[in-house]
Amino acid sequence: MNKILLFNPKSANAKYRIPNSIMSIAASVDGKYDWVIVDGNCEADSLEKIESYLSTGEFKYLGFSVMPGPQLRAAIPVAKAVKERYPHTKMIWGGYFPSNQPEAVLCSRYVDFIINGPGDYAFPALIDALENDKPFEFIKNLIYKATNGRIVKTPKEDLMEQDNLPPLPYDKLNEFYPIGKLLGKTYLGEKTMAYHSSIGCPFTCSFCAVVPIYEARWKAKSAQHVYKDVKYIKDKWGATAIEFHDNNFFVSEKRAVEFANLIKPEKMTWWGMARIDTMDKFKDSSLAAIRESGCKCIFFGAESGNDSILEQMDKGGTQSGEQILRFVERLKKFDIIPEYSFVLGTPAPTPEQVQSQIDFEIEFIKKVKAINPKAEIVIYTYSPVPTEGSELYKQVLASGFKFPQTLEDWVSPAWENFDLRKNPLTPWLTPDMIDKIRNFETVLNGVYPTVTDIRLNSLKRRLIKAVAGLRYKTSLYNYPYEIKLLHKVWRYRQPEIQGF
Ligand code: B12
Ligand code: SF4
Repeated sequence: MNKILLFNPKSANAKYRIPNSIMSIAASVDGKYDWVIVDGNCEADSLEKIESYLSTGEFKYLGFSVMPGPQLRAAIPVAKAVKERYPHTKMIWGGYFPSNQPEAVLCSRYVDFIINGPGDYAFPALIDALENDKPFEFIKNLIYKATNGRIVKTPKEDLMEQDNLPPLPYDKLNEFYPIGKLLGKTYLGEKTMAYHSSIGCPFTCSFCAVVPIYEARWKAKSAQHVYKDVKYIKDKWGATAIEFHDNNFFVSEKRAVEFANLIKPEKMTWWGMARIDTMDKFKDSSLAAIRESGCKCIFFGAESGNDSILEQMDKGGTQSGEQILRFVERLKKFDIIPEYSFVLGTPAPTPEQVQSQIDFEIEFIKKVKAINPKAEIVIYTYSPVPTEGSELYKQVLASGFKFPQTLEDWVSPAWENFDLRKNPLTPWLTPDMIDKIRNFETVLNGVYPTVTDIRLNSLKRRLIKAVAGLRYKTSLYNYPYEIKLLHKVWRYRQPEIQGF
């Protein structure tokens, strides 16, 4: 009775993906402990499925992977029910939400341990300790509640060499969920595989949830290793496209070009996330090689066109508004679609300054679109993350902003909108300001519908463009009900809410 159940709570409505987070954890115990996977994205009733395993009496450990937002909402009722019905199950949570909000998670009383950041070493070490009645207090990357009620965080471990990690158990996953079904149809291709080729990020942007966990560290698998894994999935299950889920795939020009050269003969389409200032340093020949190898679109955190805001966000010092515009022009000649994301609604000393900053960004985004109409724009509203010590976070705390104290509060509709970066409940943003951001976004999405929505045919695109065009030209964004109606009827896809 020491089996492990690994659960990926539902996070996506339609598009299934290879559940890489729990797959890494499965790899870490494979061959040592028996494990099963329950992928909430593929189950009609996750709790029923989980209970079908727990009722055998063979399972002692239940691992959850939890991102904020809808995935957290899906995790809580399951965790509660399991703790009530199977109180001896050891509940272990990992992923971005519990790592960044451990107090709320551990005070819920239905989670026993949190793995803080990478679990490749910490998870098997914890299971070994619990199985053998050995102390777990010395295991790195662990958060737990001590007997005196204090929350204890053990030190962080160094990032592991990614090429030395055990291979992901794809064949075993295929026994639970046919991998063919986890290769979804996207605008990149008929069968898109999700792959994670590096962890962390070497930068410290003060709005980013990656920073408190990875603290400016980054480790990557080699291009050869990535190619070998991709080729395995292509040959065995027919993948035609790749979504790289790395926070920052293009940190190393050498690795990116090496991978491009390896993947080119496979004729696959691919996508990844990058920084503008990093890729602007890439040679023309590298950008050309990346495009020719099948990289059709790259997601860039542009964040702001204003240099002082970029500084406030600690964007790394070398990105500027001028560079954002120049780079969007530069990418045209390589036929790479840049997906630029912007973060609007950062704090400022007065409401007038907050408002004028929002107006500035709206005009800046229009400039980007005028230079390169193919550029995709993703607009987030700034939702604080606990980047202790950053100037931005200090400003946030000074404004009186507080995170919820309990898990139930986190999943209230208001805080779910916070996680979706729609309505962040930050004291300096008035409802009018939020409306302006969202209304502009609606009009922009009307004039330039995203290429990632594969259900939107050219007739629908032309129609919505015509309806929204006049508003865009005259900057009349208020009450765009007619565009919202079309979006609703056609179930328009919003990458900023649903994830890419
Ligand atoms: C894939 C992905 C998704 C997928 C779903 C993934 C799934 N689990 O089903 C989709 C596209 C649906 C998605 C959506 C969203 N996502 Co998302 N997503 C990611 C992404 C890109 C990759 C996650 C991944 O697979 N990593 C690969 C594995 C190997 O790494 P890992 O998850 O960190 O896992 C390691 C550790 O965390 C730990 N661990 C993780 N799980 C577990 C479980 C156990 C039991 C243990 C022991 C350890 C453990 O060990 C693992 C191995 O070392 C991350 C960013 C990133 N690069 O990680 C964002 C990220 C997690 N998402 C994020 C967000 C905010 C969202 C959204 C809520 C909002 C949005 N607009 O994107 C939406 C929600 C939409 C919805 N309807 O639910 C944020 C979280 C930020 C935060 N404040 O915490 C991230 C960090 C992106 C970012 N930089 O902002 N997402
Ligand atoms: S470059 Fe991207 S992933 Fe890295 S810290 Fe900044 S926002 Fe986060």
